[in-house]
Amino acid sequence: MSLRRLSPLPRLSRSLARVTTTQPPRAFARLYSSAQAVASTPNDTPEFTALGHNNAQGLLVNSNWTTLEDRPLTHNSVYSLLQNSIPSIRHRSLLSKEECSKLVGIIQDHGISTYNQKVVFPPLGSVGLSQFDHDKETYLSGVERASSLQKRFREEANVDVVGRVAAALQKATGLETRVALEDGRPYFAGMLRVVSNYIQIHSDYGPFDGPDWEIGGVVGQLSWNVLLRQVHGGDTIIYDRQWNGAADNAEFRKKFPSYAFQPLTVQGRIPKALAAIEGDLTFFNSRNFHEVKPCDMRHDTPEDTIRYTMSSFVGLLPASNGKPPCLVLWS
Ligand SMILES: O=C(O)CCC(=O)C(=O)O
Ligand SMILES: [Fe+2]
Repeated sequence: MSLRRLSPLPRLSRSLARVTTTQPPRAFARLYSSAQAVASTPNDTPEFTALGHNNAQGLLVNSNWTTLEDRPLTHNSVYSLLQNSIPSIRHRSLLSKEECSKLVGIIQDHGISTYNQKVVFPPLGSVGLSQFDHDKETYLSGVERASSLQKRFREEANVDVVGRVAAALQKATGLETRVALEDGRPYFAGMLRVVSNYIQIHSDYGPFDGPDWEIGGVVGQLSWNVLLRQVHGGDTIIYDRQWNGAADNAEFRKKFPSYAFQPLTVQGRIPKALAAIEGDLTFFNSRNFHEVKPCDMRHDTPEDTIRYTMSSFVGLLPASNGKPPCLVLWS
């Protein structure tokens, strides 16, 4: 077996010399210019060359990440994740065991829908509304109805998952954290996903998924997830490879299901295995390609193979028109 060596990389900022960027707000200079650089050079892969030369040790694999470990939720870890210099954040026990079991009881008594099966197949169960497969008016006018499950969580279990995540983010970063707004109308945030198969390799990034929406202006994007009932398996795998928009769509996107990308997209890139642990709040950079593995099937506990998570995206909106930068949430 060949040895794979991790080696330190020329920092992202070094390769930025090759691209022109507009002047960013000062505090966000690096993040902003990183986003611009990647977005403005779709045919180039500015971050690094995945595989170096074959040598006596085998293939050399580089990475943007300085660690493969989860980091706790802090100001620095959120910025590092937005800049893609770490793979993940884990905030343990956002929800207690008792809270998780109350929420699962409510879910099992609630109607479950699915994502648009023309885009996401096999069916991926959900309660909520996703920005990426709706037009603006359908999405914005459906927000209240889509919030029915969260309303029950608050009223019947006294648990406001999205509120707790927003408060934890605001406390850690000192940035205002709010639901994204489209001309003053709120987005939906806080999707319940019910995974009974798997989720294929894909990426989520507002500037590509909604260039004409408020979220099209984010300069970095994370996903957060809270697992509501322990499963065996069902890990999230995150690859150190960011979506480059149209060029990647043309080369690697599947015709069906159209949300998914071929494994070749991430060949040679370092993967991070993010374990699913009940009650934990985890974050990763959602512009990185990622997938969810199937749960292990067991003779004794067949019902364990259904994986329930609450989730939304978090984007960093830079300062504009005299307003400070802020974090926005949406699904
Ligand atoms: O369920 C997960 O762990 C990740 C799901 C996902 O694709 C996301 O949160 O963007
Ligand atoms: Fe995703």
